[in-house]
Amino acid sequence: MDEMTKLHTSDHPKVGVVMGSSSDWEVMKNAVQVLRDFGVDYEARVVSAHRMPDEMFTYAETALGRGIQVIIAGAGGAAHLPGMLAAKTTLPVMGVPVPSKYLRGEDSLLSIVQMPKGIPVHTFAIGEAGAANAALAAVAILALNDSALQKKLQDFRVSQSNVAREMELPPLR
Ligand code: RP5
Repeated sequence: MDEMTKLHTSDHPKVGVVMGSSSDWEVMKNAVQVLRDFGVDYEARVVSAHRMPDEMFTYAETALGRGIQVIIAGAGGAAHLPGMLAAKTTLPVMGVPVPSKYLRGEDSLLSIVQMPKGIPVHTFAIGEAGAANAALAAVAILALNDSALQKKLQDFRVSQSNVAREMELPPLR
């Protein structure tokens, strides 16, 4: 998709990818890429916790009824988005800490991971790896009830292992 858009979506999205700003896209597109690689229907859009709080609550309250099964939420700084979404839905919420300008995303990580008891947010690594792994975790959840997707996930693991086995080291000079 090359054109600018407010929403990436398919007819029946199963994973909702939301982020606090379009500036999070460079990180969060790594989650979207994984979902596309696995053929998982998704939607992606900006939902800012502090600039769009009403839309954030509406998103969380309506997601289950719209067929969303997992929410992946990325945000940076005082990253309230994953926790507040999780507070308003019983769907699993995957939190991705986006690197921030001054504290390199350690603020985002701590904001997301330190949820008080009672509202879980599955929290991933800061940045691209976290975004990709959040999507892989979403795939693993969906694959519990989708044998074709389970096979794709197992094939992915085998292929990844084979790439590592074939890795070569440069000569010592
Ligand atoms: C957060 O503030 C966003 O998730 C983003 O990581 C950060 C900066 O947002 P912008 O100022 O780039 O819109 O809400």
